Amino acid sequence: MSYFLSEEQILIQNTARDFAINEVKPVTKELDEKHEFPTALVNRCAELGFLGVSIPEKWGGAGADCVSECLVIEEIAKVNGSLALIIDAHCSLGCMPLLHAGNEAQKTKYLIPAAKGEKIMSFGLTEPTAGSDAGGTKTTAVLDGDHYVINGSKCWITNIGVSKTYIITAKTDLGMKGSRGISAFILEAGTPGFTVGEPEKKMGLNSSYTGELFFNNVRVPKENLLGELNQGFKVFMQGLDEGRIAISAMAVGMAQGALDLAVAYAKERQQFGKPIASFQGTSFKLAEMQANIDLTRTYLYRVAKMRDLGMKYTTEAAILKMFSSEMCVNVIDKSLQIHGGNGYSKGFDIERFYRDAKLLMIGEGTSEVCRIVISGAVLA
Ligand code: COS
Repeated sequence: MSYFLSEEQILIQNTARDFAINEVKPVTKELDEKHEFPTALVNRCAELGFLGVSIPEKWGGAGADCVSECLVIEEIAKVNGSLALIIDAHCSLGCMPLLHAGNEAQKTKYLIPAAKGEKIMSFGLTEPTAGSDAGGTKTTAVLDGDHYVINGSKCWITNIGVSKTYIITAKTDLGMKGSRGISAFILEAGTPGFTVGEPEKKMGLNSSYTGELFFNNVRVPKENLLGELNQGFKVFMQGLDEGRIAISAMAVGMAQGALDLAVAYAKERQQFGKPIASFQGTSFKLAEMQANIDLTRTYLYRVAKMRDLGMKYTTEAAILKMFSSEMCVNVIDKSLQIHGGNGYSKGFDIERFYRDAKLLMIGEGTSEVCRIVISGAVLA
């Protein structure tokens, strides 16, 4: 398949592919079984420039484009969903709000070490009562002299514990309703009153840590307000648009990984005296999987290109996220079906893909939230 990639993009893709096959794949099963954060692999991602792939060189990144970031996430997701999610949360949700809304001093202090991979980042929006209702935040930030005092909590935050920098939202004007009166802040790990919970026990993506943040009179210097006061909602929404591209790259990569597993299995597995690939019940499934992946990947690069060209792409990002995550879950389901009883056992990689994929329809805007955004545009 040709996707009209540039020489630079193909070079980045090949580097990511070699890393994924030679270094990530061999340790993935063990990391998943032990629920272990892949520290050594994340450090290698930093060395390879993957943790700031689409951040300008001036700010410590590799200076490549959003399509290149998708290529990196895709290649890694083909073999390890957890590592792909760690990179997605750091690069798109963590770094991008800093790139777009940060001032020179904030970028120098926080974005450069993040893009170099020296400091992992997290993004904290979701709260016990504010997930899909992104404007429902109950966490507050009150100005007291040169500091904001933050109280509240967050949940389902990716990269907890390992992150050194957190971008979080808090209500700064209680008189303003809904999405108004919310601001974004940069919060450093280790700030007094800021504690991190234990990683949640999840269905899948075991090597990626997700959990709660607690703020008890956390004093954040005034200069750590990110973007304009009371305008944090837009900073977050823009970050989520970026995140929806990155998580869709993960969906395309995981779907491709599942197809590759199904093809290999179908050629090897013999029933009725011949490989199951020779039965149309199998080969037609493989054809549908290939067609769905190819069309989604084409749309993924289109939306990434729109972002690179500075176009507005909120609706397209929602279409992409909704379609790619559901496509991925369907493709993985078909792959497991082709694997039969073996696919249902822990011994085969497709079992892990099946557990990992469901999150894609939930995180960074559920399938239902994406439909709200898309239908809003259709009916406007
Ligand atoms: N980029 C920039 N600005 C945006 C935006 C975007 N993608 N989306 C909305 N805005 C702006 C709007 O333009 C509007 O600005 P004004 O007040 O100046 O008119 C403001 O934000 C409020 O927009 P809207 O009225 O659409 O907000 P709602 O609260 O109605 O949004 C949905 C509803 C459900 C679409 C929104 O809350 C959402 O996307 N929720 C999902 C959040 C999510 O993904 N959570 C998971 C986090 S896990 S990382």
